Amino acid sequence: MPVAVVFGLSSGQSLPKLHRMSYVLHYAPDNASLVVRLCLHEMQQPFETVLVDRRTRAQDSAAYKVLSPTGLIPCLETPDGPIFETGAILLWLADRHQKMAPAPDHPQRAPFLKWLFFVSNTVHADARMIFYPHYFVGADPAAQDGLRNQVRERLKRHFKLLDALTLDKPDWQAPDSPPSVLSYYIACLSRWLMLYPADGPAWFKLSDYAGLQELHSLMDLRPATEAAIAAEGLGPHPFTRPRHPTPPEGSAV
Ligand SMILES: N[C@@H](CCC(=O)N[C@@H](CS)C(=O)NCC(=O)O)C(=O)O
Repeated sequence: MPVAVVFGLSSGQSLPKLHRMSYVLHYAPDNASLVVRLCLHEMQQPFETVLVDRRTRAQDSAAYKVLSPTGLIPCLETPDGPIFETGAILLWLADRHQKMAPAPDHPQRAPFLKWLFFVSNTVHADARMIFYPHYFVGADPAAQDGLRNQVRERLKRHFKLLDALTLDKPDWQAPDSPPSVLSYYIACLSRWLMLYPADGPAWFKLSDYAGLQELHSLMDLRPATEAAIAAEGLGPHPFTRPRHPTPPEGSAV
């Protein structure tokens, strides 16, 4: 039975057939699920959402862990089963719908994949040390500051690489092409680094990355971005002038 039925309807009810076949995105506002939401909109795929309420740590619940055993957000329910890990979801969607990424036999597939995995394995993993230092060094504030200082420098270096990539303008990371799944992933990461933690210093400046700034200012205006702004209360210019979200439901942290 699709989990949408378990989460979305009281027992005994069933969804109409078409409804049941759509994707179900388990999300929290302005969390990594935002990348998936943006890409689903960009691909014009219908989907339902189920809030993972971070205020009650619903990501740790047994029901959520059936879908996403790591307890991390997002999870996307698909006809092939639930998928967790943002990069895996993005690649699966791009291949399934043949949109927003070079096809497996395209000569650009190799460079696209190496940068997608770099962003997922290294950049996103480093960003998590900024957002959740306690997972890595415990509660000691000095240890957390030390970690964050070190990781900030590495992130700046790595965003310089992503900026150089963008200035090279491969089709899948260029202002004059529709954004790829990777473009949305990078744009969300730069947004989060500007916003979180809420009480942290303003160390990440988009103006240091000319290529990304140009691309992100166009991505601010995409219909997919408008849809995500409405759904998650992101405010105007979510990638170039981000502000803390005021979501209609749930919370970012
Ligand atoms: N490697 C994971 C990371 C996802 C991630 O960091 N999710 C955060 C929200 S942005 C989360 O679930 N945080 C809740 C927690 O750590 O308890 C992915 O790419 O999906």
